[in-house]
Amino acid sequence: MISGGAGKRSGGGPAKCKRCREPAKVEVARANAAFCADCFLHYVRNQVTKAIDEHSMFDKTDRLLVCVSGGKDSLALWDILMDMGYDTTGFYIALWTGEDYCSESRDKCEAFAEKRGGKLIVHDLKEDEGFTIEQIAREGRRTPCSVCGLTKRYLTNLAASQGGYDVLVTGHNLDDEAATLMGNTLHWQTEYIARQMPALPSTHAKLVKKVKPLYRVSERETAAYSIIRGIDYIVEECPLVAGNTQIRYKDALNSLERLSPGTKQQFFFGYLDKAAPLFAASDPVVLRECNECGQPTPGEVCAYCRAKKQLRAKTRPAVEIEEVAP
Ligand code: Q46
Ligand code: ZN
Repeated sequence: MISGGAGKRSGGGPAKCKRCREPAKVEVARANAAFCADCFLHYVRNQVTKAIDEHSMFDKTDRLLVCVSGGKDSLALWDILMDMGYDTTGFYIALWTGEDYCSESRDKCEAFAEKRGGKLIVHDLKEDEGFTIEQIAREGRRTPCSVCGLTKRYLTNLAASQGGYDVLVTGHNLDDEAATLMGNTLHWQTEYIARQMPALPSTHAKLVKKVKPLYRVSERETAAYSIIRGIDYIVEECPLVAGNTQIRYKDALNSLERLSPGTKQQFFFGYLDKAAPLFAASDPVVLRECNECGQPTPGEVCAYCRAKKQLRAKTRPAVEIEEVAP
């Protein structure tokens, strides 16, 4: 039995699929359910459909740019959206967080795209931007994850905007969203909490709508989905993940989830139902165009242009990286 979530199953004897009563293969403790392989795929697709519908994410007329990393979440999501008949293009950024890791993750994306007949766009940080995340980590002048996050947000929006895509789609799952919410709440970063919605509308002509259709699906569930579907994804984590503060929030939430299955969904879904409307009342950030690159930013020069200038100058950090565009 593949565990789609920690916890004990109630009742004795071999588990039966909740939907068809055949022998179960995947346990989903947070839903107090187990499914056979086919019904588990149906369950995951249902969760994605629910997310798309509840947040009016997109429809069949929209062109979607799907961010893929070679990991289980983004490839599973691309697989699901293709199966559902959406107009998708994959977008992979070679971040160079590690030589081998980068080659392997790119290979996984390219192999998946070829197998499924999907179109994949590759943006290479080393060739196209003139720096790598590994180099930033080595030089120790900035936190690699903060530059990496900023770079991904900037380049994915730029690609979607310049390519005329209607929606930018990311593979953030329930674990990601619960961990981010926990971090933002512990530090009472109210602006970030307000923006942690599964669908963020475009608030500027060059800022593309951004959505997270996997927010109802846990990390274990995307892993189980990928295994059942035969998706070949990169299992290793990014070599620089130790510097990612989200990991400790994920560990804490996993401990709670083990003791009380459903904790993550209660926390995040509860935020969406009860707290998000309160945060949404705060004034939206007004965006203008960056003086240097023309991309949307709340200030005169965007955080990405400032970060690149700083990297080129090879000086100690003088500016803080800020979140410019959700
Ligand atoms: S890829 Fe980038 Fe993550 Fe690696 S450097 Fe950090 S942020 S851990 S999702
Ligand atoms: Zn700029």
